[in-house]
Amino acid sequence: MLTLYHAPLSRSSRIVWLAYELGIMDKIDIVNVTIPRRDGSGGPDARNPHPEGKVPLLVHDGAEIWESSAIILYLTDLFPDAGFGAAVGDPLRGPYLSWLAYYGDVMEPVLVLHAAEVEHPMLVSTFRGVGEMASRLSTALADAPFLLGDRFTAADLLLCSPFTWAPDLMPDVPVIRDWVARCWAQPSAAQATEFDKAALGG
Ligand SMILES: N[C@@H](CCC(=O)N[C@@H](CS)C(=O)NCC(=O)O)C(=O)O
Repeated sequence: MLTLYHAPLSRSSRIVWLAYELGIMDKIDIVNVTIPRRDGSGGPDARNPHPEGKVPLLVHDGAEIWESSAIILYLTDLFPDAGFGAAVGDPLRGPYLSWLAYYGDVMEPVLVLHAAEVEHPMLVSTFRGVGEMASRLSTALADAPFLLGDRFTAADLLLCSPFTWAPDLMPDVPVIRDWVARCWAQPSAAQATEFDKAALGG
């Protein structure tokens, strides 16, 4: 049994988006929980078993999987027939894993530190910065519509997600803007948005 602890319009919305793309909405129980919101609304939810009260959290037959990139890898491996990841043996497996890890290990810290206007030489030597991140994405997208080539994959879904929530964080680079628009134009993105709207009461 698969259970996703989800808060509408949060980082867990991308797991709902993934579930639509994988065609598994009928196989996953989505529990809407509250989280503290920046506007002061919401708050921790006793129903959420995440040790820090965060979302997303996936529970599969009693095993907890946390962190978006781990959940995405777990689900694309669990449902390989959807062809939305890259399975072991696929030559794209290496780039696929690398982009998922790059998101959590580099991209999100770089974007959060940039938004918080925090600067330090140690941060640059560890993560680099927004310019390098934009350059990595632009290079990958220079000759292909998506990060792994011609097909939209879960790597695109994860890496484009911060720019869909916070467009002001999007580098002003046409190849990146066009890629985000292509990802967001997938029917599954609209389905996930509708799901969240309904969860919020329409
Ligand atoms: N690195 C985690 C971040 C998860 C996270 O921070 N989620 C936020 C929602 S966008 C949250 O649950 N916040 C609740 C809290 O801080 O208590 C991931 O990508 O899954």
